Amino acid sequence: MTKQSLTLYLAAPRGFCAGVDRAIKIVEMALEKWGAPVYVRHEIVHNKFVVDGLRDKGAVFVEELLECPDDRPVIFSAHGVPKAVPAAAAKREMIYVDATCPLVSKVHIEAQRHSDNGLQMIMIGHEGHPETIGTMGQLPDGEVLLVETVEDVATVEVRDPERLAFVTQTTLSVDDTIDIVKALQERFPGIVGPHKEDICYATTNRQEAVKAIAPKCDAIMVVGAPNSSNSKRLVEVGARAGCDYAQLVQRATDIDWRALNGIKSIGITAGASAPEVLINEVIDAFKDRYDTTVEIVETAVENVEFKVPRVLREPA
Ligand code: 0O3
Ligand code: SF4
Repeated sequence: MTKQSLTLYLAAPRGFCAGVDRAIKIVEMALEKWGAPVYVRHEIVHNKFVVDGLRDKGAVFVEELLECPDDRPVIFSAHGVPKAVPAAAAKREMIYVDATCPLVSKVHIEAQRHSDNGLQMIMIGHEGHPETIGTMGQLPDGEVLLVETVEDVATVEVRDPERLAFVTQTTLSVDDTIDIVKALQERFPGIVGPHKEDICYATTNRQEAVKAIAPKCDAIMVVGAPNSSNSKRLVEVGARAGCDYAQLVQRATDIDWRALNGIKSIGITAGASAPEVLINEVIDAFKDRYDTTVEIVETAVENVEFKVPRVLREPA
């Protein structure tokens, strides 16, 4: 049977960002330095394939510090942790390495600085997400108010409308966040904040790239995990930018081929925590079934790199 032809638009940038790359390296280097087991508090990044690979090398994934023994090193995930977590590790005299992305740490510092200046904080983020818990946990309970939507802005109860600042999660939808920030500025004209928001370069670039391919695509596959905030945002952005069928897939076996019947074009992108091998697996699955022409659509070039913490650069 002859294969149908298909144009495959490959978004660039896609996949690993500098913070994810660094966090995975931290676990690998910790295993080399201290041997197994090394404990990791929360999935180092939200990807089962990455987590399973590190588990095979001797990493033990837990949700709480209490699950770790005192005498083994522990790594904190890329999403960041409340201040109480490193404090508890220090109290137990544990070896700990913080794999929080430097761009998340920057938001933590901003929140602390505003609070030191006497401002109450508002965080724009998703309730229950580890990054939101970590950022809100930089300050005492009740000091950071969470808003998730424009509607929340109308009802949030603040201490003093004149003494407010905001920060955001780094992986939000750029477009949704513009609206929430606007609503905050309308209700609280004196609110202090970052120049735009705290959404990072990687999130912004991946959303821009998916917007560029969406109008040309009959369907879009976003490689990423169901608990990955930035990956889920790419599905929404792709759908909103004009692609009728945008789906999150963890790997090639998740592709619903029947739903793709009759397509002439496919778009592929990946969240910041999705490894290149899985992206290639998805691309190859399309190449196997279709006579595929690949077109790379590059909307930005990235050259960000973060160093691992000094303790891992020093000999054991
Ligand atoms: O925050 P998100 O659920 O998108 O996390 P992922 O999927 O692990 O991607 C890395 C992003 C991150 C560590 C926080 O910015
Ligand atoms: Fe850092 Fe952005 Fe990657 Fe999150 S998505 S780990 S903030 S670079």
